[in-house]
Amino acid sequence: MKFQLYSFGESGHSYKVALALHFSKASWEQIFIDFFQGEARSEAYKNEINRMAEVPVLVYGDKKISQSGAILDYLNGKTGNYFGKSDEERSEILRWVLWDNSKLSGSLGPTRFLMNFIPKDKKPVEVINYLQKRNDTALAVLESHLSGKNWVAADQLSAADLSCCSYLFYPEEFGFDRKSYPNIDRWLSNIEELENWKHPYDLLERAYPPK
Ligand SMILES: N[C@@H](CCC(=O)N[C@@H](CS)C(=O)NCC(=O)O)C(=O)O
Repeated sequence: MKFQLYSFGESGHSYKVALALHFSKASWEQIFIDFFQGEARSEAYKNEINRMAEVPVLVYGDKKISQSGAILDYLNGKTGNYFGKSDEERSEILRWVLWDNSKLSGSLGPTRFLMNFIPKDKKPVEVINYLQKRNDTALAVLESHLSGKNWVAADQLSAADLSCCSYLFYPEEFGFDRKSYPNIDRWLSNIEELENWKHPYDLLERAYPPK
């Protein structure tokens, strides 16, 4: 049976899951969501796929699950060791996944969206400035945490790395220059050097510009 991932290339949250599926050599396919045309907010999507009107959603047989962290946890049981080898490791990984969702990806995602994917005259400059301050704070936390460490929360790649790294691989301008963060830069290189690593735009079809 194949995993199906409702997703689009610009979605960092989708990339976390796509990379886990890809690293695990799972059999999977992308179900493309035309995000910038509003598909994730359509009644059909909300009724049939995800009431939260968000991407990603993973489908496997009768199972349908959203929230990248919950999906990675589900995939852990099916494909790989992304949630540690002990209860202690698991809770440390979960701690970073939750932190990422609220403080890192949860802020980088909207910043990048507002800076790159809406018309110039609609850009809310004050909101972008506010988000960038939050991004700087979160990136400083990650930079200092990674000092002397190869991975975020375990002795190998885990859901914490998959979660925290996703937005940092995108090329669009959103106020992040990896060369300014030597520990983050080294850690991102560790991920890029893993066998089979793929850039988000090589894993998932893009939705921007809308057709
Ligand atoms: N915490 C969620 C965040 C998902 C999310 O924000 N996805 C974006 C696309 S990258 C989305 O669908 N946004 C729709 C919206 O905010 O209205 C996760 O980890 O899956």
